[in-house]
Amino acid sequence: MASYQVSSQHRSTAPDREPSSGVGIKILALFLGIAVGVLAIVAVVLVQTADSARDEAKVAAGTTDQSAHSDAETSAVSLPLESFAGKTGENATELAAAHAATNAALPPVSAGDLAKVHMTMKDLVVEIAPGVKYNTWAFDGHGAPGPVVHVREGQMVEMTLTNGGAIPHSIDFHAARIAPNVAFRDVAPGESFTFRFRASDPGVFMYHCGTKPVLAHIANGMYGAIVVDPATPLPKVDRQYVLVASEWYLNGDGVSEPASLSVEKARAMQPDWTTFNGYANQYVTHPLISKPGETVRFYVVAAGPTLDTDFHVVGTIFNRAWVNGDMTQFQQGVQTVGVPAGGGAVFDVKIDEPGLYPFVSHAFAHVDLGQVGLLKVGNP
Ligand SMILES: [Cu+2]
Repeated sequence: MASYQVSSQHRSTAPDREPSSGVGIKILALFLGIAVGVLAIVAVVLVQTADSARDEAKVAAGTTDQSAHSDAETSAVSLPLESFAGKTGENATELAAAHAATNAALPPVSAGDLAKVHMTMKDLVVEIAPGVKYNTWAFDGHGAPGPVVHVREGQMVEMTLTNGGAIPHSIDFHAARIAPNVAFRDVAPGESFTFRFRASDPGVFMYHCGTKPVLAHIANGMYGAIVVDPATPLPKVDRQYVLVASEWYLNGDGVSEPASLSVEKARAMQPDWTTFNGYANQYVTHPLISKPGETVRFYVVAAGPTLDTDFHVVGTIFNRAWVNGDMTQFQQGVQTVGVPAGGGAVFDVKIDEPGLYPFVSHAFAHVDLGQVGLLKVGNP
């Protein structure tokens, strides 16, 4: 009954609505007209904004000449960035064998209450893959990563930075709680600067140059790891290794002459090489070692500059994983842990069976580009 009344009411009001719906159509048409006008203005503004953004990008890339402009206008597509992935010197196997692998063993902790650290920055050519040379900005005279700093929770760290390079640099410790504008300030070439911070938080942290553009300073090798042992010691292990993951963006293959940074590739996140401790596949050629039944601890930092590392050891499962370097708790029985760019994590594996156990970033493009090594357990 109620529904009938409603429908009859609708029917009775229908004739009254006809004149007003005619007015409605006119108003609708008016609104549509205004909307079309507004859309046209927005479209013009967007095109102009895109044009000016493109021009700014060209200024940044140094390609402001008129021909480049008109090419871009007509093609409306950007050229692919040339990859030098996998391009090594000719005798790659011999070169890889001859390369002395970066010592991954965790250095001893500094004694006393004050840990003094001195780094002298230098511009130098290093090898990042067999026969592939790169112009780095190095923290301490031997390329990327910089030296591992190992301290105890509560210890005072006194950092002295001497800039032996050609441009200003700085050092940003993720392990510090400190005013960055003071402590992480730029140090001019030829100058030294000292600051102190208390290592109040245990874990494994990244350090890096924080001078602008930070992308370029990190991509050129200015990064490293600091390990802060907890006041309450972690479970005892047999071996401890530090792995700093990073990626390299090359403007040439680095074989005939040293490559430098390709800012375009770094921005596009298209690395040519990805590495543990700065050199592609170095621990495949020169494996890290342990004995059956031993527990091995890995301190992993993902330096980037941009890409994360999905840490995984093939053939085993993490007995303990201090995810994100949170040393107050660990996860057990986990397979792969993401280490974000600018982050760190700690992993324990106990392996009983002799064999070759690859450690990788399980984002497998990274393995292809060189972020893989072997843990050799016993003499398989
Ligand atoms: Cu720098």
